[in-house]
Amino acid sequence: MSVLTILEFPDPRLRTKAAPVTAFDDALKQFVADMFETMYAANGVGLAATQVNVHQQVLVIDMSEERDQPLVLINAEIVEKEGAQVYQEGCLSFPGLYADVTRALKVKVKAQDVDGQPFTYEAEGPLAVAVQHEMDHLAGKVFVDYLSSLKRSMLLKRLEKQRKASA
Ligand code: GNR
Ligand code: NI
Repeated sequence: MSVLTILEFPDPRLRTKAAPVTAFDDALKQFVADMFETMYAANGVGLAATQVNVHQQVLVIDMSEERDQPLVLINAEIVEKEGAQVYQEGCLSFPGLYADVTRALKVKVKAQDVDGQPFTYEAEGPLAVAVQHEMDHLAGKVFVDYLSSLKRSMLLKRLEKQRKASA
């Protein structure tokens, strides 16, 4: 097992679109274990393969306080969305930046597990936020893309300042 390096904005590799997973082998299982280790080490609630520079459709989530409810979605597709919610999001690729984003309240996804077994999964509330946030990463999208350009440039300037101050 190993903790992987998380890419940070504005790394252009965060814009890469992930390809579907086709090999459900030991290397995939090892990679998923490394993603969980990386997510837990960073105190994140989710992580997309894109963030560790692997451009395959793999995402992991654990929203539990006890960090004991791992969820892995491979080749996930949203098949139904319902409602709307505003949630203050953060992202491991934007350390220290938080902003309100509007997303669907409920999502139903079709995905595969690490063995390639298909299943459907329904999420609501904060869990649905995490699923949509991670699926966006796999499509090369990040949460600041949803902000107005004024708000985005203000927050990114602040992030740049923080970075310089801590460098
Ligand atoms: O750790 C994370 N917290 C979080 C909080 C609100 C909305 C989304 C997230 S996901 C984020 C981890 C991350 O960057 N995943 O891509
Ligand atoms: Ni993120």
